[in-house]
Amino acid sequence: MLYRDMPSFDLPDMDGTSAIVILTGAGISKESGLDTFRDADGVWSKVRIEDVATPEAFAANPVRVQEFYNHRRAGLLGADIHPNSAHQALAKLQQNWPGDFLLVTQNVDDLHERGGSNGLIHMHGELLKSRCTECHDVEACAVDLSSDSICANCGTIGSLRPDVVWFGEMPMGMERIYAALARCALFVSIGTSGNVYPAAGFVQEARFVGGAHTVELNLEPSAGVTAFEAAYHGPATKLVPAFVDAVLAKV
Ligand code: BJW
Repeated sequence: MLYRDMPSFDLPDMDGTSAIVILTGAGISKESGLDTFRDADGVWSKVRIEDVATPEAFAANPVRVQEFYNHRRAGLLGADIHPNSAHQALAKLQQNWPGDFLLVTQNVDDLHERGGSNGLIHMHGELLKSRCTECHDVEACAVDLSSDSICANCGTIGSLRPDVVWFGEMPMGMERIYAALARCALFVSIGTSGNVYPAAGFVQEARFVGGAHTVELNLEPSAGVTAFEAAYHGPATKLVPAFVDAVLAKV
């Protein structure tokens, strides 16, 4: 369904005891001023994945990789970046839904937290955290990282990296995510192109293991749109608040 006037959402038989899992991607933060990855003006149109988002890239050229993330961290902390009505609607859903609720984001930004969500899983890590490659200590980080940065825990110089998940690395929180997918009644994927695994496979897990009703909310049909039972296409700031109101009407 294409967004023109607000669609009426086709929801399954569910009540306040039903479990919900929401997956978000870069599209939910686009209207907050953060770039997506694979759109025409996205991050991967400006830099190559192989140069900045693999462990091999970091080993070969740590300065370049740190500069890439320093730039994005500073952008995220810019005075003009705020959560939008889609982030806020998901916080409202979490606060008002009586049943189990899990928000999983692929995003490394903190706009869900700033929008009022808590307890979410950042499966691809967080830009505002650093990780020590020596002692694995994770700390809040709002400053540039470099080969001079010192780990606050073990004192090693030059061992800090952004606490993000690069290609070839294991995403975070997978055990908890698959447990939630296996028993959810509603799975909603928001603002993701469905190109990156394992996140792109969650819809199959929720639908065929959990028996969930599966919904896509995205600007355009994603790579995996045919796996969903329902799909609504339009900007997240319009679709998500309306969808959340429709779900909360089930309570
Ligand atoms: C709007 C909008 C608006 C715009 N409103 N919508 C071959 C087959 C299958 C898998 C593999 C394979 N070869 C390798 C793999 C594995 C690999 C992978 O998936 N590769 C694919 C490219 C093929 N995956 C991995 O390596 C992952 N690890 C892994 O698999 O470990 C092993 C494992 C095995 C079994 C179980 C578990 C694990 C790790 C992936 C790490 C991804 N990292 C990144 C970078 C993070 C740090 C950083 O930010 O720099 O994560 S890449 C990048 O892509 C980022 C994102 O989280 C991720 C997903 O992107 P997303 O969010 O979907 O963004 P876009 O831009 O693609 O889409 C945005 C969408 O929004 C678009 O559709 C727009 O239309 C829409 N939109 N405006 C609503 N206003």
